[in-house]
Amino acid sequence: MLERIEEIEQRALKDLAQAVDQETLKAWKVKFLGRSAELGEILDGLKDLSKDERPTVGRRVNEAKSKLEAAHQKRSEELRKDELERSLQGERIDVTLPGRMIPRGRLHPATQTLRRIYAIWADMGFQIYRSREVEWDEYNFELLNMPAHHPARDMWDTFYTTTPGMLLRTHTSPGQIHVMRERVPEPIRVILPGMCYRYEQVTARAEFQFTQVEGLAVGKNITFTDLKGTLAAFARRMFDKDVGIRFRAQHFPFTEPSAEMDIECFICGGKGCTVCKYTGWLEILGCGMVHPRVLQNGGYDSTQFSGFAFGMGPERIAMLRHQIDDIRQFWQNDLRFLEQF
Ligand code: FA5
Repeated sequence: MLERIEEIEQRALKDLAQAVDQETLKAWKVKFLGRSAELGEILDGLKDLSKDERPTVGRRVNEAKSKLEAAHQKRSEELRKDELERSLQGERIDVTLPGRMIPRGRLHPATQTLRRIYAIWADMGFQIYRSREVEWDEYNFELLNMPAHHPARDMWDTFYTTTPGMLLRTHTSPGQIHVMRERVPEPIRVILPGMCYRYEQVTARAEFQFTQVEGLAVGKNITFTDLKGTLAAFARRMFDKDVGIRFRAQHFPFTEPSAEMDIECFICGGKGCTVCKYTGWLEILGCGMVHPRVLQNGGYDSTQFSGFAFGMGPERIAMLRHQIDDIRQFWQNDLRFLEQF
């Protein structure tokens, strides 16, 4: 019997040395130290042994069990250490490595220009007023002195909706009527930024969707000189304090007199280049004194009040500032273009 115990002990120790993880260790424990293990069976069979043999065999079995338990404990610790070491090696992090750069987002060039425009006008006391993009024909044309069939409507190729009289605004000027009707008889100093839509041929200088910033000042004794001085101050802050500017006569049905403002081409310094089409000047906006009929449509007494208005295109201004030669770049979302700003 003692030899059998010895043999079990040796076999168990040999098996234990081969256990490679906690799973096999668990199975080993069940096999050699569990309830129905061989040593357990021997203990159960003690009662069948002779009185002389019983204590010796009993002591020997208990000794073997203790030995195996201690060996199991030791092996288990060894394996746990090995596993920890392996996982530390596998998941090793070099904390001295430089981190991965998170690419920084940036504002769209049109937004950057718009924000600069807002800041300059805000500094001059103009509030931002938002007006709707889907308009009635009445506001986009009629109240701006362009009745139905008026030939001046041809200046704006229009996207009409299926609802009669409803269209996508072709310019931000209808906002003038909304502000006037809301503020009458208070003086007004506002800018109205937003998207405009025109059913136009898309070219390097014209999109069918673009932004405009309208400006409107209404009060007593506002003159064309105020308009010129204010726009000149804006241009010098937007571009360069020494930039040359000029006003050219133009026609808009909702302003009288009307003009367009050009700035000296800062790419060639006025000498002539492809950007200014060899004129030395670049157009940036349309403007004029608010037509008396438009003032009346807005609720103001045109014998008491006067005002000036202007409308500029921020994409065109951004093109000049950054020497971008094609307006279509703005809405193509090509990161190679956008990341330059
Ligand atoms: C107007 O839209 C007038 N409402 C401006 C105005 C307002 C005049 C108040 C008088 C008083 P115009 O069509 O010229 O005018 O457009 C004004 C500006 O919008 C242009 O100078 C240009 O910068 C921009 N713009 C016009 N059409 C396009 C287009 N298709 N793509 C990009 N920008 C455009």
